Amino acid sequence: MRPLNEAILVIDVQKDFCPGGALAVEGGDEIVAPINAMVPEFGVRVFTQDWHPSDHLSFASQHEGSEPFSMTEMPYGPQVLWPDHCVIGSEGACFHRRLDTRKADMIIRKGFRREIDSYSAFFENDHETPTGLEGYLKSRGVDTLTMVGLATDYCVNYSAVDAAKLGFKVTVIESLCRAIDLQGSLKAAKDGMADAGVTLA
Ligand code: VGL
Ligand code: ZN
Repeated sequence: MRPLNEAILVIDVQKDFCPGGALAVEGGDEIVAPINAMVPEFGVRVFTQDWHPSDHLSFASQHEGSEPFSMTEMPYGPQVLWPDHCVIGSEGACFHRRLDTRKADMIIRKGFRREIDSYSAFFENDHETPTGLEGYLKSRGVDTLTMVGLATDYCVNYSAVDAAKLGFKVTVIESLCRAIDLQGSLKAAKDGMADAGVTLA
């Protein structure tokens, strides 16, 4: 068992990010069994869930004439337009059916405001609206995080970089993550995480 200053953060292991889902990440389901095996080693366990209203502005369907995976400009900066995914209450927003969520102490949902996306488990994409996770972890005495999940280059990356900026010691277990890899986004993410002081294991 790891000491109680260490937490595992299991990011967005949801049906829509697994093969057959609306925003499928290649091999997304391969990480489920090894994550289930790793979670019980930790005394503090947090899972996240991408959780969007059906008219969320990160969806290409909300922008007349826009294709999924194109870019748009939001008040907070550039934003990828995604296929509709992880719609609140939908089957696709559920955790992968073999992910053992009984082991989660805390499940945090993000991306529920129509006007703003949230890749990071700590701040929405404006980089200032907090999700509350920092306070949760700090009030439990956590200063060290291990991150696994989907997708390496989006939600894992943003969560890891934000956590490092907040002063947590962060390790991302690459073999327990899978990437979307849009136009070099995986390489950019790995460089960004390394620059932020995140350990890629
Ligand atoms: C994610 C794109 C859109 C992720 C979430 O979990 O990495 N990516 N929403
Ligand atoms: Zn999303």
